[in-house]
Amino acid sequence: MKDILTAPFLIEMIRTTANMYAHGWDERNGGNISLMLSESEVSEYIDVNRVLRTIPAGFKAPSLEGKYFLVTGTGKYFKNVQYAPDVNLGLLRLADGGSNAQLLWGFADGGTFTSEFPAHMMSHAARLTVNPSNRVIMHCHPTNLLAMTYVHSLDEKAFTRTLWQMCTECIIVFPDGVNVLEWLLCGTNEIGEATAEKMKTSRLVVWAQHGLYGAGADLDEAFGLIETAEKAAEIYLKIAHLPLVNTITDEQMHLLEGRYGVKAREGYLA
Ligand code: 2HA
Ligand code: ZN
Repeated sequence: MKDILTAPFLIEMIRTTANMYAHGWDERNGGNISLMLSESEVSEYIDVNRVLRTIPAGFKAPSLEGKYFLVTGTGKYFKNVQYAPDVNLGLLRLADGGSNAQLLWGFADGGTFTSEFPAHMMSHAARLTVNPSNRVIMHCHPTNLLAMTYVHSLDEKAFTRTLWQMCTECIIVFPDGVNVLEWLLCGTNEIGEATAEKMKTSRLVVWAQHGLYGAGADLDEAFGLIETAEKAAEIYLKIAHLPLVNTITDEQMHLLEGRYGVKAREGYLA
């Protein structure tokens, strides 16, 4: 059996958490990530028949039964993942109709999965129905997007259009736009269900006055998506208080659609 610390998925998870911390998106224990893995990937490094602990998930996710996830731990700091991956991360498999998590590696201090586990698992289930290649759900507290939820309308079309207008790349990177949830109590099944519902129509879901959820086929894609939206929000905050002289018009957005083969969310462009 190979050393799990040499596994590409573990190395990438460590690099991603460190990078997100460095971006200031994951202060203290803020943020959480789940990465879906295949049994063949995992079984090169661990004995998949050796269950260390069974942890009740607190919900049911039947479509995820038997699936493997590398997840960040509750109360753990992204900045520390690189120094003690086996304490700050856990590798688990959902069992019993997706109602239990079987810990196979990690959480070595007796810890458990992120408090946002319901939102992650429900979002994976939702994304897989619209994109079978989705493997990552990523939550963080990007400064500018979070700030924007205090001063901008939370209407999804208006929020999306503002972000698209802030950098030319935006409509290419997230033509499906961003969905927005008004403030809800975090860590609950309710916010999990609401997030998953929003994930069916967009890979980005803003949690007002809290942060952001992103989804992607891999860690790079989810990170890049969040990075692009966060950049747009940063531009917005730099200009929002100034007289607007120029913008990207809907006509120009249509040119981008044609050139880059993307289709903007139905009804979002004139
Ligand atoms: O884990 O970000 O939403 C800390 C959080 C909860
Ligand atoms: Zn959070």
